[in-house]
Amino acid sequence: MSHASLHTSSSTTSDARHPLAPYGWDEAWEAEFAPYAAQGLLPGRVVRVDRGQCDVLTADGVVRADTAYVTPHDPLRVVCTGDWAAVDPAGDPQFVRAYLPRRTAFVRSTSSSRSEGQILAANVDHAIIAVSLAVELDLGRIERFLALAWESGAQPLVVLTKADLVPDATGLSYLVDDVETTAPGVQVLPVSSATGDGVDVLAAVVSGGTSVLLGVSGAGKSTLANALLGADVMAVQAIRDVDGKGRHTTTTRNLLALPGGGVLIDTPGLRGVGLWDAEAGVGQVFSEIEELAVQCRFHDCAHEAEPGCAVLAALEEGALPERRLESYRKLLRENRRIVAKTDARLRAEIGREWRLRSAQGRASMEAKRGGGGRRR
Ligand SMILES: Nc1nc2c(ncn2[C@@H]2O[C@H](COP(=O)(O)OP(=O)(O)O)[C@@H](O)[C@H]2O)c(=O)[nH]1
Ligand SMILES: [Mg+2]
Ligand SMILES: [Zn+2]
Repeated sequence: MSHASLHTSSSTTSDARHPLAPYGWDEAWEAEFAPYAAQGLLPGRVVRVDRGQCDVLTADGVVRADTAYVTPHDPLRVVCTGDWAAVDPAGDPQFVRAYLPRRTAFVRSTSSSRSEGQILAANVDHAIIAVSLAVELDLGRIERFLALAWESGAQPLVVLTKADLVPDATGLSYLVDDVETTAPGVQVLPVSSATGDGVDVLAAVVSGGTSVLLGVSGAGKSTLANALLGADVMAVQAIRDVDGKGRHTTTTRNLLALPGGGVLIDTPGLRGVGLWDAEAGVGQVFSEIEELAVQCRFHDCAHEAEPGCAVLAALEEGALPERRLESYRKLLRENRRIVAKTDARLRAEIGREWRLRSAQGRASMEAKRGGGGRRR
């Protein structure tokens, strides 16, 4: 067990504050934790999980704890970074006994062979989608990130990075407009880690709650994280390239308290764009299309060629960009493929469980018939 002090933070905290408050602990968590506290268990936030063990940040420091009690068969119920854990302080090793119900969760459906989903991060409030202005905007990709952000329950925020590389203010405002149309209900913020422009605004947004940085490699996530942290905690790409071993500090510190308040989670799995089951999220990204759809004559309108289709009418009028409708269809199609695969897997799983249960049932019947008072 290692004890890293939690009291080295540069922010001044009042004596009345719980030592875990900088890591997101609040009254609601405390209330939910009460039954565990009554059992003598300690609260802590899971910093990272690997091979049967996890690092949990408790009021006493970082505890290495065994996850045997919180690694059920269902991969979505496995303890993960961001969870609030109940740690049993007695015993060597210490065990995570349970974790509190998640407020939000990032779930990814994994590669085609295993499509049951994987939990990547829990209890995230802000999903910061980093999009580089150094390359041409890929609106479809932004929409995809938005879908998985909404799906998680976190509030998305699009950060347009490297704003210093856009030569004129008018050009920048056009880019911001484009992304805003693509992201209804989402704040779009141009920033530059190089000049510091916009970083203070972002710091203020993330100061309340837990944030994750999403975006493709090279988007400027690590640079931005360092700007927010006020320290070179994350390895920036160029350094990593020099290093040549793909080493990055982010693998050891997945959850960090920000000096201006708030928590930043950075886990490797969250960075790329995988395939996600995010039907509700897709709906939120394209909320203007879903609002139009309400006005279609047929409630099950597919917006293909139906009469009285409000979506096609908006397309005709130029109120709805064609790209937007195509992207919506594409993401829905993709999502349905994933769901179909997941369902097949689920069906197989349930089938197995039933066979197992009826086999057990038969066995116990036979045991009873045989007398002996044996159970199962
Ligand atoms: N000009 C400029 N370059 C930046 C900015 N932020 C990041 N970069 C550069 O973009 C590259 C990728 O950044 P990095 O933070 O490693 O991206 P990540 O892969 O998303 O973590 C690096 O060469 C950074 O120096 C910025 O605000 N302005
Ligand atoms: Mg990086
Ligand atoms: Zn329609």
